Amino acid sequence: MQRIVVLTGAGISQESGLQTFRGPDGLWNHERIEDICTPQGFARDPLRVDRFYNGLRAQLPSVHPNAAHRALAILEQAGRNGDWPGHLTIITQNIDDLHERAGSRNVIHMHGELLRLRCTHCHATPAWHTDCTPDTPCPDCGAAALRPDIVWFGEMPYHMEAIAQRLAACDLFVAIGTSGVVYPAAGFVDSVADHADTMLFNLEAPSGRSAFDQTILGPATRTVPAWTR
Ligand code: BJW
Repeated sequence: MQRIVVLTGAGISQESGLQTFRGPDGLWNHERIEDICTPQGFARDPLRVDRFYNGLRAQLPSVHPNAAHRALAILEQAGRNGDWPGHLTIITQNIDDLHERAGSRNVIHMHGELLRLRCTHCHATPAWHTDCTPDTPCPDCGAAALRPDIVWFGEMPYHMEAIAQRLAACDLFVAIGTSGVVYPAAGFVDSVADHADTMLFNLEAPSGRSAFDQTILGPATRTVPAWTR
């Protein structure tokens, strides 16, 4: 049985209409990372940070999974119903829900989810589809202590134990639409190099020597379905 781990980044959702982080049209051309994407930024100005994520959350109903999301969901399903002798896990850095909406079930959100909040008082992570402000009460404990359920710089990504297990057991590691600059995700390719083949699907080649055995350049909606077919 083949065990594939797919790491996805913002590039896989770009053709669905969501902005990537870096690059000419990136989300961070308009915001300073340290104002939005750190616990310190949130402590300084929670309203500003809530507004940023409210804006991203509000976009979700009008965007839809694309052919790359769907191709991964179909491959996972083929493993489940025995048409393909394999098992696929998606580790996503993305905070959107497009993999789930495409039909994927084995999805690990290592950087959190836009459609959840986290209560810093009782630690509940309620599902959330509307706006949030610093005085919104937690539906579980009532405290006004909700924050976006997003992993910011300096915080520990989620599910690291499960991720380490999947990486150790995989024989093919595939990264799709990620710039490979944010750790620990950027280090996954090195951690599997002694036991797995590695492939990168990206719009542009990595700068410097690639850590991947194979790099396939092009838009994910074209390259990913061509690979899974
Ligand atoms: C397409 C395409 C198409 C476009 N088709 N492709 C110094 C050295 C090393 C590490 C550190 C350091 N100083 C600090 C650190 C650690 C830090 C880090 O890595 N910093 C670096 C920036 C230097 N990391 C952390 O703090 C993390 N925590 C941590 O390390 O804890 C300790 C620990 C260590 C070891 C084990 C366990 C724990 C936390 C990182 C949290 C990241 N959070 C964010 C924000 C969340 C959401 C939000 O605010 O909106 O997550 S940052 C942001 O970057 C987001 C993304 O998930 C992440 C990665 O970005 P991604 O997905 O790669 O997007 P882009 O835009 O960068 O790239 C898109 C790519 O797609 C491009 O290449 C395009 O070409 C391509 N593309 N269209 C195919 N159609």
